[in-house]
Amino acid sequence: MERTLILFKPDAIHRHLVGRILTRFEEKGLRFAGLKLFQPTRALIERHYEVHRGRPFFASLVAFMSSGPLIAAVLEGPGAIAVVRKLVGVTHGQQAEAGTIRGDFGLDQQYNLVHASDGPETAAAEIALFFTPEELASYERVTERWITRRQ
Ligand code: FUP
Repeated sequence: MERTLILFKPDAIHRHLVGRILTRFEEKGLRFAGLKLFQPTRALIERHYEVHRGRPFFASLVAFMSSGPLIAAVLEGPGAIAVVRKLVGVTHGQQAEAGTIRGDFGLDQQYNLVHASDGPETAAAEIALFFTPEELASYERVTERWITRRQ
């Protein structure tokens, strides 16, 4: 079962959109393995966005994300990484397709509501950056067999 990391960004929290966004992941059939609200340190955000260090938007992005709070979630399900990226939509809210989270709720490139891991390596690294193993739960829902057929 694949796992991916989601961050609800400060704009999602301040705009009261967390519940509606979270519901989309839940309705899709994805399972929460971890979920927490916290005030991030600047160092944590800088590590998370390390690949963007040196880009013109880096300082603004770090200031925005470390203003917090953030909600981090680990979602799991078959193909979870690509499925979540599809639900989230492309980076800029003005370009994101209607029906996606960014397409339906945003108009901006920085205030784009959620972060989602973009591949297996980044998902593993980001989950380890935001959660300890003890904060993650492995369990089965009673509805599991109606969401994914056993082969
Ligand atoms: P995404 O994978 O869609 O979250 O986007 P990227 O990894 O390309 O960018 C990381 C964050 O930087 C995004 F949330 C948006 C922000 N960003 C800007 O603010 N300006 C830019 O020119 C590019 C990205």
